[in-house]
Amino acid sequence: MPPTFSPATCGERTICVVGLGYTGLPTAAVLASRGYRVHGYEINESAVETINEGRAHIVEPELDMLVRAAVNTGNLRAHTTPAEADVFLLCVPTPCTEDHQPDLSHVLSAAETIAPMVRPGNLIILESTSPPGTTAKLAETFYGSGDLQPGDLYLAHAPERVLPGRILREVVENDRIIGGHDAPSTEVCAEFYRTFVSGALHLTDARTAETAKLVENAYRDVNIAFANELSLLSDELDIDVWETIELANRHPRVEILKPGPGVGGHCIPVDPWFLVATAPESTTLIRTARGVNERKPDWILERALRHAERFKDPVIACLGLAYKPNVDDMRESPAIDIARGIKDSGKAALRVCEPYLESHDDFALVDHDTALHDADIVLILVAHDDFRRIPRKSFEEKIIIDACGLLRERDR
Ligand code: SAJ
Repeated sequence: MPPTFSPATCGERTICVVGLGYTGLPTAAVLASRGYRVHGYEINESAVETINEGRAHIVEPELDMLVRAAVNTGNLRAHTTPAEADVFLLCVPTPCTEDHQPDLSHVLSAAETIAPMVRPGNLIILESTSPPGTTAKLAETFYGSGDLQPGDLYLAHAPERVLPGRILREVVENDRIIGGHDAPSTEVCAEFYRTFVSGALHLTDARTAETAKLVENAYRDVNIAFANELSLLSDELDIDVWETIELANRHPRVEILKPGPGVGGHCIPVDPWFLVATAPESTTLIRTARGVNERKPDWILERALRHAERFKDPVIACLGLAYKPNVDDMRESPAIDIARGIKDSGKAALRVCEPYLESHDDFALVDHDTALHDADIVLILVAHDDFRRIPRKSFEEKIIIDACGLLRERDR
């Protein structure tokens, strides 16, 4: 008999969430708020301590409050070991290796760690973004030992799709793709998500679900690459890229995204490579777009250093280090690469302001007034709301490289 899930029986079900990061912790907190008994398993001991004190170890709107409520009701507890459960939710990172191959070590080791606890009838869900075939690999891990027979478990891929900064809303409201390793797994997994997701559930097989998630992020990467290419083109033509895009977007079927300092975060710079690694011959556009986006930070760095040559003792201020506006997430941030490039060049003194960080290992952080005070060149690298409030006159008589169009947007 497959396990049943309904809003009325949440309190009878235990969930082991493996990995309490940007996806796992919000999901664990939402599940706990629905009445599930949630055992969070996280290898980072300090994150475990923070969560058990009723706080989130990451900055995300309203997450602290939800974690506190979940811990206070006793429905959420974090641990450094996994436990038996009805449902195992794998929310671990799936990075890329240096040569752009998928690194599945976290997923596979998570599967091996929980394998001794898994019982017939358990539902195992892979939420981590993964290359096609990963769910099938997990099936081999669980069924390979001989203790469990194919069909004993319900195994599915339900890729996370939340946008940092809007995670709590999107965990609940986004449509979800549910791809089972087999048809019963798809059904059981969908029944589980129906208890806490208000968005539509789209049922398919695991391989299609894995591919669809990667396609979403590759689509965004290709579209951002187009915008970034336009910024290079406009520079060469000596026209304003923002105005050009704004005008082109007046066409009813054109919707160009925004150029930026490059593409950061733990997903979009990584996921397209999974498609390239899976089918190198068929992914020329996806690979080219990656190249365009990867070159953008160097292009900005070169421009900044070229301007610096005009000064005797140049000072360059970098506004923002995060990978995108209004988050504390620095992963794969192009702004960091640019700031580091300036520092390593030794060709200018550097001032760095990042309001979402108290400190940074590589840079002495200052507030924006201090950063701008004696700067000859200002790089606006992240469109944080804080920077929108900087008075216009603070930028006067300085060379501005506004990589994300902040001043233009603000002045409109
Ligand atoms: N960016 C631009 N120009 C734009 C939009 C974004 O340069 O017009 C840059 C951002 O500054 C950032 C990067 O792209 O450096 C990615 O930011 P993002 O907001 O596009 O996406 P992420 O990485 O925060 O989250 C994405 C989302 N995927 C899609 O929108 C298709 C999210 O829904 C996924 O859940 C997430 O990846 C993930 O975890 O896969």
